[in-house]
Amino acid sequence: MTPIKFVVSGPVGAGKTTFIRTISQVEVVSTEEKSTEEIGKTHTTVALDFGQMNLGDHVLHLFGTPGQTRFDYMWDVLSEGAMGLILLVPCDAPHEFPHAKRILEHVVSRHPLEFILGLTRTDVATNGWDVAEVAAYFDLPEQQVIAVHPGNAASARYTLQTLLKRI
Ligand SMILES: Nc1nc2c(ncn2[C@@H]2O[C@H](COP(=O)(O)OP(=O)(O)O)[C@@H](O)[C@H]2O)c(=O)[nH]1
Ligand SMILES: [Mg+2]
Repeated sequence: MTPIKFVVSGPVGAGKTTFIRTISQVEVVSTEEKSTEEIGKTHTTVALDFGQMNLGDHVLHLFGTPGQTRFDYMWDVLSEGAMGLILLVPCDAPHEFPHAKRILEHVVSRHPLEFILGLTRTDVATNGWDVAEVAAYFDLPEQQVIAVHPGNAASARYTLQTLLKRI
């Protein structure tokens, strides 16, 4: 069966690499290097993360994008042929929302795919934005925005199922 390709994108620290590592049933291919930008962590994804999982009758291939802006061209490389996009957005980093919106508008306008916005860090943030506020900011219906815990397998799985249902 042809695998279904999903892209996991979003700003640095949104939980993309964690999400793919949590859900993958094969060893994840990661390309982490020392960061050249001041992004609050020492290592970051530079080309892609790749993971794979079976969900019902489907084989999902998950491609995570890098976060640093100098790798923005990877959005298109990785979105080629993808059926879905999971845009992870950290609820407590509103300064990253414009960047996330740019990713979304860029990818959705060039690639025919379905997407959902996964709001992360809702378990640790004390002053984070909630689903309704983020939906309004991104001009999306609330059903298209869900809270995601990237390190939690059930939550990550639910996120993929929700996206799959839209397709
Ligand atoms: N508690 C908690 N930690 C998170 C969440 N999302 C991301 N993190 C943590 O934030 C850090 C950066 O995550 P990472 O997956 O490297 O982000 P990436 O830059 O999007 O690939 C890791 O230590 C994650 O465990 C979340 O929803 N809850
Ligand atoms: Mg990463």
